[in-house]
Amino acid sequence: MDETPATPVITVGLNSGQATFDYAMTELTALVEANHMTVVEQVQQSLTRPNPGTYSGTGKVEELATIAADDGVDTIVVNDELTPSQIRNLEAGTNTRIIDRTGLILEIFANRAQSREDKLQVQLATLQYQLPRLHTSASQRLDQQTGSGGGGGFTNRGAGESQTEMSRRTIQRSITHVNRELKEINQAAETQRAQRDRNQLPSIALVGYTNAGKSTLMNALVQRFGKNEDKQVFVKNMLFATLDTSVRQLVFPDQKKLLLSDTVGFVSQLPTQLVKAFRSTLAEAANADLLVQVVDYADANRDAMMATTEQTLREIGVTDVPMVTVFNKADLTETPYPTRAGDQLILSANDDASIDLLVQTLKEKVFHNYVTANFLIPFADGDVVAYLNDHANVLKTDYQAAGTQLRVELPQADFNRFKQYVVTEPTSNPS
Ligand SMILES: Nc1nc2c(ncn2[C@@H]2O[C@H](COP(=O)(O)OP(=O)(O)OP(=O)(O)O)[C@@H](O)[C@H]2O)c(=O)[nH]1
Ligand SMILES: [Mg+2]
Repeated sequence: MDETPATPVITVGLNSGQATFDYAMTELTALVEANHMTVVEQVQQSLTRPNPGTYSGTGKVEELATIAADDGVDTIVVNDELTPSQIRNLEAGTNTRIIDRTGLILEIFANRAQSREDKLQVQLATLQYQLPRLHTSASQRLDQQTGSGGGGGFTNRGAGESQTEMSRRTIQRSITHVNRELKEINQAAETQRAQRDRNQLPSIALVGYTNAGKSTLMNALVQRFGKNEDKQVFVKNMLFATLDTSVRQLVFPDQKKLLLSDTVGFVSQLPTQLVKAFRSTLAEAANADLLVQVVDYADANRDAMMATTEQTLREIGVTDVPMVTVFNKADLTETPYPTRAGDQLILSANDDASIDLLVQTLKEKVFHNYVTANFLIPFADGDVVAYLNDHANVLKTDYQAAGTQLRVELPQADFNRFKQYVVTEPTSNPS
């Protein structure tokens, strides 16, 4: 646990009449807190468009300088992505370190990244963010912006050298290098995925806004239907608790199996560099047979969050995967739960009946290729009986003179394998 006190900051936003302004500012506070900083003052300015030179109007810049000096604050966080010169001018005008929204999100990711792949992905996104910001006199500022101070800091974990010495060419070389390393890791991940595809298990991906409860749902499902040795995934009431993708196998009492994945959450204005860098992490969603969009039903901004999630999914090229929407955290609202209307569920991840309803819905969606059939298996082929007992839903077993008679619900592919033992026609099973 980080025991150092949170860095005090001032947040600044321009209100140009957009409907989502208040929500964006509230979210900015949550992002600030996720970066181990705390908002001591929020400054808003009504302005139709940002000042091209300084973002805020000139008078406001002076006011910010005064507020910062009075509050003893040396960091200002801006609600939008700024141009390199806006950052430079604002820093000079306010005598503070300026972090824009994109820089803030990149810092959070840099602090969260654990695995080699996550670190490389964040590093790539950060280098790409820095490249156009590397103007001659800006390098010093850049060092301040992404390096020292605040809750973040790439200097130690980023490209490994002081940003001040980093020429454009060095950054470009680093980008090439990181890309190459990521490609190698991705190939390994591709191989794993291909392996799983060969297992032919249906796959379901949990997607949605950060903090919606994806990991909590994953854990609830794994606890009941996972393997004993499966680890619980990390859950915390903070933005971007999860960065990497975990995949777990679920086995239901009727022997039906599926793969469930949990991945990084989304937020509005997720930097495009990050979305691109995390494309391979998010590929699990692109390759899924079904998406489960998890929504924080208790959040007043849930519609905007859903719009952001759906837009981000389009950005990573996920357009035609069927989706079930789970309105989670219903326990924090007055709405009765669990309920289902078509492909929408209202539930709570902390409630057993909710998990039952979710499982029933998921099974209905992904196990349509099942058939029910009667087999008569000679005693000499006992291994087939053993296989079916392990891999299929055995509904009835009778021992007869000619062998073991089983009534079994099983995937079409297994049915085809054991066709020779069938004694009556299979009846199709829709669920
Ligand atoms: N009351 C209530 N809290 C919930 C429920 N589901 C999740 N939470 C809480 O919401 C917070 C976020 O949950 P996570 O499962 O970490 O959310 P996530 O979607 O994985 O978030 P990221 O990994 O940041 O994308 C945690 O504090 C959970 O305990 C629920 O149904 N009811
Ligand atoms: Mg999570």
